[in-house]
Amino acid sequence: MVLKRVLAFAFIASTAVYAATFDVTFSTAGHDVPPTLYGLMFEDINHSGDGGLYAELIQNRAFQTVTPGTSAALTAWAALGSAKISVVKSSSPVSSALPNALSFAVASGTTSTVGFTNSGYFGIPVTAGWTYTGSFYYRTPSPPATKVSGSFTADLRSTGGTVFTSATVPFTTSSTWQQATFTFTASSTQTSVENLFALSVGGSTVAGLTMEFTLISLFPPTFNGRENGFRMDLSETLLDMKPAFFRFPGGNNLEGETAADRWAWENTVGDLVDRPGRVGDWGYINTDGLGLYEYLQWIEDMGMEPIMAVYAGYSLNGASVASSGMQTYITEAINQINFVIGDASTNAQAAIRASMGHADPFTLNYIEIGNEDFFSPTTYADYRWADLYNALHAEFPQLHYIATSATSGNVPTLSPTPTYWDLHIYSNPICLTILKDFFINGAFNFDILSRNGLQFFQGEYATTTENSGAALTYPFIDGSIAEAAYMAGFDRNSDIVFAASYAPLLNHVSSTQWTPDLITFSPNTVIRSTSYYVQQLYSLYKGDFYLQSTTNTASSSVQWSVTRDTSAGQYFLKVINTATSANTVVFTLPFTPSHTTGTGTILTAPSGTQNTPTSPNAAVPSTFSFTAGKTITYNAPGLSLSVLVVTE
Ligand code: LXE
Repeated sequence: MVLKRVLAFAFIASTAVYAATFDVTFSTAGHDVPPTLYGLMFEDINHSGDGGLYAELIQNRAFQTVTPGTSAALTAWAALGSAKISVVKSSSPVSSALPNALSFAVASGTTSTVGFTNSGYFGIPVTAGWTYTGSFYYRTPSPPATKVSGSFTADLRSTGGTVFTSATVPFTTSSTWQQATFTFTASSTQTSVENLFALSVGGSTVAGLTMEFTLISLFPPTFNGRENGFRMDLSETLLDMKPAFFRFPGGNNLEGETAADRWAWENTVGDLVDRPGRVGDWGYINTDGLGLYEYLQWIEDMGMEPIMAVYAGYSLNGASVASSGMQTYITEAINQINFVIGDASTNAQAAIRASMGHADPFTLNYIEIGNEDFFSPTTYADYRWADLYNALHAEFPQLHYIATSATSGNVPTLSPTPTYWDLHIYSNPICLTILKDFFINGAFNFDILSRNGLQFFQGEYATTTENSGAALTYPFIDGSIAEAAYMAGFDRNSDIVFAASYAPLLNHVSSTQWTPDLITFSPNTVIRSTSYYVQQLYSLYKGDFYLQSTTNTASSSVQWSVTRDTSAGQYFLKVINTATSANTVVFTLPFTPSHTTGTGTILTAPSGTQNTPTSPNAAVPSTFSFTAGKTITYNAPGLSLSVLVVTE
């Protein structure tokens, strides 16, 4: 009988379409919202780094990690005219880090134009007014007795051969490596990104010669005008979220398939010719042109702070470094941190940083020790956590260290006891039937944890499948609003949740290993998902103080959160309605607003709505006015996140 009642209630609750009214009161009691609360998680996945945020346009620019002589080594490259190209192991490489080169052979008697092209990272944008900055290294292994001089033409062209912009690049034959540089400016914008970078020369000039080329680079204008910098449109899209932190460089991409393949900071700094690159964990070559320095400089330019991971002796093949082998990685982690914050006048790693252009230490407060070490909790608990924590804490006692072996708020026992924990939640097939409800019910995950000094970082989370269990290619409004309900829990529990970030952040529409992602891009477009707008609204209306309000329950379709920007005297009333029909919330304020009309922002769309490359703006936030008094009655449409701004 009791069971029957429960089932009947559950049936009514899940099918009810009647609008409900929720009465919300709040006082001035509450707690601070940490400034770090909403930020970004990044790793090079889905070509989000090389081919994405890192603005380099030439794919496979230095033939890193490829096997000479194979066709795979020529990825993105093609010969022009009768030239023969191949990747060779240079007999006299440009550097020990870059052993390979493109061999360009031209037969005697050639008269027509010869050269080679690069197709970029699945396309190259041509934009009017952009000045492109290019460079390459070249040499002639067996130069003729009489020097040959001439000019290459560097250009951007359509795949059909229409040249949009070009530059003349003089050269002279020599067996030693020379660096050539050039710029050109596009005068038209091409809608298509099916363009090529080409380097060509009249055949009669180079007939009979074999030349080598490497580190062939082309940059568009970059964010903040930084050399070797970041893509402008993607940076601005992220800046529009006002993110507080940037977790990097992984994620799985920190760990390597084996320890030897891990992300190792020292291979990512200094001159580009000294960076060997590595095969990343998502199946493509990481040039490491986007290296530790570039990350930090951009994080600073973006007004964020880093949450930087150090490799913790566990790799994706499931193997842990033996206890006796940990010292190498402890030293590496100390050096990595010294690169970021060491004194350049006394520390060798910090001196590299200074030589790259940043004499002062960068801001650094948080170090994450590993990634998802719940996959190898025994070795983490036995020695990996303690070895790294003890050594790093002794050296840098001012930093906060984040442990990664917890799967939920139930944290395992580690010694020394961590204060900071990174938790990850992706809805997965095991909870298919309650998938959407997971995030909704999860809104109270942190409420039940004891306040015992532990701080939590929700370092990764996303709704990854539809309620039916079907995988999502792009976030959909139902999942995004469920995430919004979950995030109300971050606001409310921000006394113990110090940071949270959706994952993954970015995907290249032509090379994706993981969906859904927050932002999808092509070489010349950026698509903000429904989840992007949820993240953005929470971040922009984070406030600095959380006000306790009438408590709701997890099973309710409606959640809310009230925060305040104290100095602005503004209150942010967030209302999340996960039902497909409208519900009403009545707020009773502890003050009478000074303005009788308020402005709100809402994200809402019919169930199933996704922002996609063909329909990028299917759901975007819009603003509305509402009547503000001591009581505010708000009718929240189905599937919506609203933020009502009230001025005291
Ligand atoms: C967990 C890991 O940390 C990330 O690299 C993956 C994609 O966001 C996820 N499985």
